[in-house]
Amino acid sequence: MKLLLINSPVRLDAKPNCIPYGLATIASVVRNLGHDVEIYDINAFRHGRKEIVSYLSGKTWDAVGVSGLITTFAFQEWLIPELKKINPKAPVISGGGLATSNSNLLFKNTPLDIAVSGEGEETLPLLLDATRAGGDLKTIRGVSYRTKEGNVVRNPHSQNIRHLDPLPHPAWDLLPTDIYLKNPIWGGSANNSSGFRTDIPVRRSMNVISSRGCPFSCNYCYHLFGRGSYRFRSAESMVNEIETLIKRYDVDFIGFVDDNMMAGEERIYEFCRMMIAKRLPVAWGCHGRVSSATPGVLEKMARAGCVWIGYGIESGSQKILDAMKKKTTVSQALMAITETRKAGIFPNTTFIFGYPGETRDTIQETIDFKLQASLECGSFFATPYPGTPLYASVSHLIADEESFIRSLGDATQFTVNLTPFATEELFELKRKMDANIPVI
Ligand code: B12
Repeated sequence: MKLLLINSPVRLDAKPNCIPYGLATIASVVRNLGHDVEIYDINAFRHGRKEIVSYLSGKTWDAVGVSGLITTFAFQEWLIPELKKINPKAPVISGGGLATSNSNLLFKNTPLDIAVSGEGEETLPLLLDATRAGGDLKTIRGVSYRTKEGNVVRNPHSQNIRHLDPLPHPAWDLLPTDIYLKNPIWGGSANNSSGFRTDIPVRRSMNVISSRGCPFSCNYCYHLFGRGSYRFRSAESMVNEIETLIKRYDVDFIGFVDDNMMAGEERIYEFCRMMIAKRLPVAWGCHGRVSSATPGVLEKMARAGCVWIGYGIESGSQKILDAMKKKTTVSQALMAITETRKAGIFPNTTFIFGYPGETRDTIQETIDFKLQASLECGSFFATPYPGTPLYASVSHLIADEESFIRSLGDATQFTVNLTPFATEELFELKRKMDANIPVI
């Protein structure tokens, strides 16, 4: 079958720097099965609506798959009817974050045919076979679909893929890879005032995923593959992908965009051992967790080329960390930052502001923490993403889910006030916290 896969745009104010790893992996899988696959990467091209329609009007396809995070709701609401106008007979399938957490809204507001929730590598081939054979989707787990009568049927969830190593590499050749290679994933442009270098020189960078899911269950985090679904690739498989990227694309920086690449200490040690032995000419960064950041592992990571670790510190108040079910302590966070710097790695830190329970005292505790750790970073507004325990606990504050989802963008934008502060006061307190100005 001729399959067109579409990557929806996100973060239009920044350069595209992260390939749609999941979409490109399912593209590889279905191509290996003999389908004719094209990816239209709107996120990379930054095409506007007119360009999109004119591009699509010149194409043919038997089925089309759209991928997008929850923040692409408004875009998919526009795109799906356009796809149907251009090619009314071909089924439109949506997958990824939005289809997993809120397919109901897509079915309600668009002529969407099928939504895939969770992982697509096993579901999509089954769907394409069923579509080719006339369309009996009853037995395919992980899909919801619209019947001829117009009802939406929801099949049971699919099972997560157990072993990630046998999955093929993403179909980099179907993406405008040059656009991504030249936009570094991480690495700022200046030294910050505390003297730690953030200007990691990067010539050609690429993102890699070495695990799926996360062994923890923070209340604000959306688990696309279900809670407790943590699986990881072997060190060999990770190194093999890096070697391929060096050979094929001459990359000198790898960004591991896993939720928490440092989970599983044994694997990290093995990965570092292999990277050191092979002396691969790349630097790398990852998202980590303060509770995994021991001096031993950090020293090994630095020797293996790690220059950047992103820690979600979230708060300097233990009360707030506990409310988030973060399962970390303030002293672990301080220790992680100190030890990461000692190892010669840049610790990038992020904070959440305005979580339920936030008071002037907890804000001041965060400011004190930032000062103690010599941090000058800003913070994100606490944002309840549908499907998270946080969303369930504050849903009474959200009058209309649909317009709330339409309003979601980067969490630098305010969506809903989860605290007793008046909204103007909340903005003022955030400004002060971001600038480390006392609030008590
Ligand atoms: C890299 C990343 C990004 C990148 C780019 C994402 C992209 N276009 O691929 C950037 C940095 C831009 C980004 C931004 C944001 N992100 Co983000 N991001 C991730 C991250 C860390 C990895 C994505 C990834 O590669 N996953 C691995 C692959 C294998 O999974 P996948 O992409 O989901 O694809 C699989 C399935 O979803 C499915 N699938 C996907 N597409 C399709 C299409 C079809 C047709 C089918 C059948 C199946 C299918 O099959 C794939 C393979 O199994 C995830 C967390 C995570 N670990 O998944 C968060 C995550 C996706 N992000 C999330 C969020 C909330 C955001 C932000 C809103 C955060 C913020 N506060 O600013 C912003 C969006 C900002 C904006 N303005 O829109 C949430 C999404 C929640 C949701 N319901 O959509 C996640 C899950 C994080 C979390 N735990 O909360 N993100």
